[in-house]
Amino acid sequence: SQTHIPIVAYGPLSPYLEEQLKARFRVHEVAADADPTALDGAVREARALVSFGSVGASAAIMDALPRLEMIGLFSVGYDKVDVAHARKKGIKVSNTPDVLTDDVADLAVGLLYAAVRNIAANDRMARSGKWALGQQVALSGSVTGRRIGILGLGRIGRAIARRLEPVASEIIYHNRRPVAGSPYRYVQDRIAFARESEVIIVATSGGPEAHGLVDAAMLDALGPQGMLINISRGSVVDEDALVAALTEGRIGGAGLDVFVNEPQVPEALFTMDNVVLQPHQGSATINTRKAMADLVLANLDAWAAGKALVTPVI
Ligand code: 8YV
Repeated sequence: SQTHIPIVAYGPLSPYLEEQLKARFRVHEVAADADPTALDGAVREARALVSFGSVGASAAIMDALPRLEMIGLFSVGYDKVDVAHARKKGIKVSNTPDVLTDDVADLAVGLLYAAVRNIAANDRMARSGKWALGQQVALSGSVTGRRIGILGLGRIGRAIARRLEPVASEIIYHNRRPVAGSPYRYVQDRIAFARESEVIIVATSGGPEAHGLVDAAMLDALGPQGMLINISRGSVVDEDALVAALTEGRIGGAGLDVFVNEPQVPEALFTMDNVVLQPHQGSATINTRKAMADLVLANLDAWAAGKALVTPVI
């Protein structure tokens, strides 16, 4: 039994994960917005920290926990973890890849259909009673036959591409480097990639390297009929440039699950019928959230037993 090991649940975490952590460790619950320099003595004994995507682990929380050895992350994205600082301090980090790939890819495809076919706007129209009063449906573009550009051909990008193979006229991708053995056409220049894409689906990982990658120039290259779908991180897109491009009709529409300053969504988007908004729900299915929690636990169990992590970041 490991129940003596003190850990921090940086939360709120899901009830299932909290309960399972409590069955294994001595859990100190710390609110994600708590001041790291004001933690009390017992909490500072923690040897592991469990956190989630939008909070991660800053250098400040690592420094506030002098005995910290392990960070178990309830997300595949680790852009909010100061990995360089963790590495310097010899702190291990795990994430939750693979188990969420299918659900996130499904949401990307759903957002594509919703944005192109006006599903959310037409739902509002039908509900409002305007349809019954004779309002005509606004004609939309088609999904089938589009050239689809995947930005970031990793696990999730590939799962999205596989789903869209039957309907796309072509699937192209932009990545830091070509993916060996990929059946899709690589476009090395990101502006040329955007010019050729009729839809861009953002599936790259977040973090400093991808920060603001989708900028005004890329959006203009995507063009007035083009659609932007983002299930990755808000920070990959210059959000001000996106709002401006949508406001001025320089791109056709967007389907967004992620935002720069979540849960804040730019208010200008609220009135746009060509934009579909989701509250960062890509991985939020019953099965996937359970699988993510179980993978966090498997990583913590491995660490506590002195074994190699199951899904290490470092
Ligand atoms: C969130 C995610 O972390 O896995 C990721 O990278 O963005 C999501 O799974 C989720 O909101 C859990 O908090």
